[in-house]
Order: sequence, then C-alpha cells, then structure tokens
Amino acid sequence: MQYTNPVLPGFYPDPSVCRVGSDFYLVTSTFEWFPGVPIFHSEDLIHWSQIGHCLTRKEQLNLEGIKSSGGIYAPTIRYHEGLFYMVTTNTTGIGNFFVTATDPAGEWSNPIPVAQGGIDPSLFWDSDGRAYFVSNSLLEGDLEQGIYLREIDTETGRLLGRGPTFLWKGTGGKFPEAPHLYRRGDWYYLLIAEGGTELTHRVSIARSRNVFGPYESYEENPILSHAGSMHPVQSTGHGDLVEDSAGNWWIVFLGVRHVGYPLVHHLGRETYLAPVSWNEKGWPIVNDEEYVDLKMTVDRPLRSYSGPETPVRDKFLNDTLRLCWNFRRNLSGEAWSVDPRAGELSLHCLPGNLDGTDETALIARRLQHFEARVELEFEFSPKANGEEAGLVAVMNEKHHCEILVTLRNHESVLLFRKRCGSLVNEYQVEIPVSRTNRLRLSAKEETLYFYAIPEGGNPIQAGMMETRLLSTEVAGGFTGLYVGMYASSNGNKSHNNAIFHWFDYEPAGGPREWDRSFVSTEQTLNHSDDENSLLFQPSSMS
Ligand code: 6LW
Repeated sequence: MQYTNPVLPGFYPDPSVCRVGSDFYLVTSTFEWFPGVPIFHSEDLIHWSQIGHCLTRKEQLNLEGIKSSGGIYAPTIRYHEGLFYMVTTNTTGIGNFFVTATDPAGEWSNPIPVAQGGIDPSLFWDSDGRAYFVSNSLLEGDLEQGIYLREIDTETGRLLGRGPTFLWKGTGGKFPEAPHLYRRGDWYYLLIAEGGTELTHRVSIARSRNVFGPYESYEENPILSHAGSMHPVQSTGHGDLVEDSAGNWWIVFLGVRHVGYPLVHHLGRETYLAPVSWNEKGWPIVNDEEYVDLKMTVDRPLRSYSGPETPVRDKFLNDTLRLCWNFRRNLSGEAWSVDPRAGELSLHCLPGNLDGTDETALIARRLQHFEARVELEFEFSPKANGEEAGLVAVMNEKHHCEILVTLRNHESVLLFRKRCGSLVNEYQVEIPVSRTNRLRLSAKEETLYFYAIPEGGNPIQAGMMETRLLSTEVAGGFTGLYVGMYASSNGNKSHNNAIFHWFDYEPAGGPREWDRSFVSTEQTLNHSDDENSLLFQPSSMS
C-alpha cells in the first residue's frame, strides 16, 4: 500500500501515539497556542481526524503573558485500564503534569502535577501493574544529562521509591530527550531523540532486562536520522513506537520540509509515519534503514479508511469553533463570539496586538501547505485611531505579516504591514475599502502574497512577504506559521468589533485547478515596495 508523508502537515511536532483495539490516538505539542495539545483519531495511522484537545480550560493551561514557544512542550499519550493519560510539560507554568480522560475527545481532568523536573515526560506501565515516569534531564545541580526514571502513583501523581534512576544519556548527541519506554518480550526498550531538534535531530534506542537498567545502546544507532542528506525531509527525530492490531510496528516522528537555500522551514515541524520491523537480534529497524520519503510504499496491509473532509469554507454556523482554530495564549469569552444563526464570528478590538504578549484578539489556524489560498470576508468600521482588523500570518511576536482595515484621517483605509525582528514595513494601500471587505493570502512556497478583492472586481495585490523571513531559522522557536483573523485597538479602550462572515482555507491540491483560475485574474497594484517584480505569470504556473 501507499501513503503520503507528512501524515499531519504543518505545525504538529513531537507526536506521540497509542492504540486501543483498532483505534489509534495521537497528540502533538502546542507551546503558546490554546487550546493545548490537539488529539487525533485514526484507524490506519495515515488518515487522522482531530477529535478534540486535551487542554481546553484556562485552569488546565494558563498561558497568560507567555512568550511564543513557551508553554506546552512534548506530550505523551497512553491508555491504561480504561483511562487515557496525556503527560506533558508547561515550561512556563506548572512544569510536568498529566491529565486523564475516559473519552479521549474530552473533557480531560485538571492537571495532576508531577514533581520530577526535565521535559518530554512519558508514562510506562509494566506487566506487574507498576507505573513509571520518565523525563529528560532533571536540571537539578550536578546530575548527569540524560533520561531519568521514577516509579509513580498514577492516581495522585506522587513519585514513589528512593529517587530518580539515571537510565541513559544517549549516544553522545546533544539534548537526549523524548524518552519512551516499551516492553517487548523480556526486554525494556528506551527510545529517545538526541542531537537537538535542528538538522542533527535523530532517534536512538537502548534496552535492558530490568526497567531500572543498565541500558545497553544499540550498536547501529541512530535508528532514524536524515542528517547530512539531501533528502527533502530533514530534522527527523522525536518518535514514538506503536504496534498495530496485526502485530506490525510503526513509528511516528517529527520532520521538516524546507524551502529555499540555505534551507529554511516555515510550516513548523510536522508528523511523519514509517514502518518498523525487528531484526534477528531484537532491535527495531525503521523503514528498512532507508530514508523516510514523502511518498511511501509499504508492503503491509492497513485498514482502508479516510477521515472526514473538512470543507474549505468555515461559515461559523456552529456554537463552537472548528477544532482547527486556536487562540494565541488564552482568550477570554468576552473577546470573541460566534452567532451561528447569522453565520458570524465577532472579534473584539482588544488593546493587545500581534507584537506583544498581552491578550490578543487573534483566532488562527496552521498554514499546513506550501501552496494554499486563505481568504476571508469581514465587516469592520474602525472608529478610533489604532483600531485595526483583518487577515494575518503569524509566526511569533516579532515575525508576522498582515493586511488590515484601519483608520487614517477619519477614514477607513487598507493597511499592509510586515515585521521581521526589529524591521517593520507598513504602508497604506490605495484600494478603496467599504464596510464589508474581502482579503486574500496566497501562499506560494517562498512567498506569501496578500490581496484585497473589491466587490465585483478582481483581486488586487497589496503586498508580499518572503516565507523565509517568517521561518523557524529566522524567527526562532519551535512553532510554525499560523493564518487567521485579528482585531486590535493597539492599547486603547475600545467597544468596537470586527465581524467575520467566512474564512476559506484551500490547499493547492492535485493539478492546482483553483490556483490557475484565480491567479489569472489577479492584478498587482503599483507600490514603491518590492512586490512590483512579483507579478503572477499564469503561464509559469502550469
Ligand atoms: C521538545 C523536545 C524537542 O520538548 O523540542 O524536538 C522540544 N524535540 O523533545 C520542543 O518541541
């Protein structure tokens, strides 16, 4: 059978997976984004549909005032005797904790803190019913960097026994992390990532006959690494193993896809899948020791199943938001609302803006594809200086780009702004605005193009931004690019709202039909800025 990697494109890093019967569940890390830790369901490990989030309440996840790439680091999901456990770290909050649920779609419990330091916690139940907590370095004094284990009471989170046991420091790569323990036959296997999450990221394994060690490193480590290759998938690491109901093993792990040269990535670290087999000495072999490709052919049957398709247009016809939508940090109920009967999403002009860590009226989703059309229609009449609302692409506080309606000389005008570090470029776009406006972002691998679409007219290009300037390599951090709806009063008190009627997210699929149809009708407006040279040429798009 064949499948396509990444199985979860876009910012879905640090995947962890578990199986219950023939159902698989997967979680990923979320940092400053709320709700935290999306949870996906699949019957074949390839098609994943999101069924909820593990951290949906502020009492579970307080992200107030935190900087981008703080918050929630790598989670682990496990199932034991009727209960799901999701264990993770709030790096700018309570540290290591877990939550539990009988229904993985939620609600999940309040956090149960665990008093062991380090990041990337994982849980393991032995066949005698005892449970163990593993995390990377304790960050306490002079203990050796590596993976530590301690017995845990999973009802209370209380750590048992005399103290943490040092298990392994890996094969010598920096940041031994992402530990997961498994039992197969008489062996305890300890899977870890090392080398840091950049280009030298990799997965290594050790094993022992005793859960407390000593752990013996596999002499052929790492079992997964794309380091130093020309492969389109890079930084492969941070994996979790799972056995399917037919007895086949798999690994989910993170990887990145680059654009440009030197290599950069802006879509975040994504979730990949590869088959795992066991050699005669009892060590796991990932994808027959071949690189893991974007197009995979595997010689094993998998249930044929495809998750529900998400419609391109979100018309806000439900009381709740689609699961793809996130806030940056927490967002209070007064700051936004949906009116499902009118099909409207309303965002309050909060004082916080994209540059800061105050509460911000931003509802955004991951940009998951190199090529996509993102478009919205909204109604907004700025009433005071500083009020602005529109369509944004955001990596973090210092790296974002937006097309907005704002007020200048008592009139509504269109504003294009881009920020890369301390460099800010902002100008008024000479396209007339009305009460209702349509804005578009067109993602083309190395460039984001922004358009205003006058009523009954063709899209007019208002500005552009290189995706390189929003990439992880330039912006820093652990996340990926988001696109979404935004409103702000820029520090003032405001009673004004922006009303969003719909939001489209359409990846360029297959023959890119949608792409050609809109590209040929787009026009470019003259600016002193650099986008003049970036007129679309329909002929070059085929
Ligand atoms: C995560 C660590 C890592 O906790 O990056 O790639 C950290 N690996 O294991 C943030 O995702």
